Amino acid sequence: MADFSEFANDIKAINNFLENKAFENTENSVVLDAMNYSLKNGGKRIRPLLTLYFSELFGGDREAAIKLGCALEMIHTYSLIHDDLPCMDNDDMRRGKPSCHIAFGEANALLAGDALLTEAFFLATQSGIVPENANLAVKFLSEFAGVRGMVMGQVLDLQFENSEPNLDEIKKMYSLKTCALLKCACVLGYLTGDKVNFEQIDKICKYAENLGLAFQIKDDILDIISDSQTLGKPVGSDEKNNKPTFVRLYGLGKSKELVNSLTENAISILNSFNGQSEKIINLTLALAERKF
Ligand code: GRG
Repeated sequence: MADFSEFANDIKAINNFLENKAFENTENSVVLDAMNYSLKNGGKRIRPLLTLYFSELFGGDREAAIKLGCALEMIHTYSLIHDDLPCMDNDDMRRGKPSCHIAFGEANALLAGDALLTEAFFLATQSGIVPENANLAVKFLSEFAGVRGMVMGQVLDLQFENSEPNLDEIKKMYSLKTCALLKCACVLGYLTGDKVNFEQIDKICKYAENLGLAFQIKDDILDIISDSQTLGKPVGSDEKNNKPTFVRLYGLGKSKELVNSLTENAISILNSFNGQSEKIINLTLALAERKF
């Protein structure tokens, strides 16, 4: 069975960067404390791992991949802080501890999210990759995270509360709110190499779309079958907020089958790349089998 121990050294390198290099030359403040609280010591670091492994697959620069992956982890962390706010999902626990707004108050949590988002773009300018690719990296970060991507996914998520969207509508919401950042993670890794081919980028996005749908359906399953200590966040949150999910539409059994078939699709796309994709295959499998 695939597990996360294989990725421990890379997670350590990512955490090391965040611990020692994030928010350099910023002034101490309660908002900086809130940013550090939410970003450091928590999270599976899936997005920066994908950036790192796609960089390896395409012969990219490791240091640049760590910087770009950590920039994306800042954006992901901002989305979690805002998602937990009372005006969104109103969850009081995240990454095994009180949510940012519980620990620092709503106003500071809001600002910590805003500052993480903007700091991500600052860090992305420091990657050292060739200017053409650096430009593309900023373009993809804003497209996938903003109103063309994750933010629009959250708009649909809120819109669909207490309603009965059909399968295609739920798929669109998952694709935007979850797959978009995963696509960004993989594409950023690719951009640390020296060549850019847009057909290759499309193929990378197809992999991440399958991975992301499997990841989100698994997240929905865990929200029902797991416990808050294992997950580090409340369970039953989807039901509490009357969220439409694949599991509500299909039930647990069929949803588990879907996770497996999407994971198989993702792996078959990986197998069509030239080069070493073993770590990405193992990460894809570990995510489908994860308990948290
Ligand atoms: C508020 C603008 C705004 C956006 C929020 C993506 C999102 C939109 C909110 C996050 C909540 C959520 C359920 C997102 C779907 C993606 C997902 C399952 C996130 C959890 O990611 P993990 O499991 O978390 O990688 P860790 O804590 O391990 O990093």
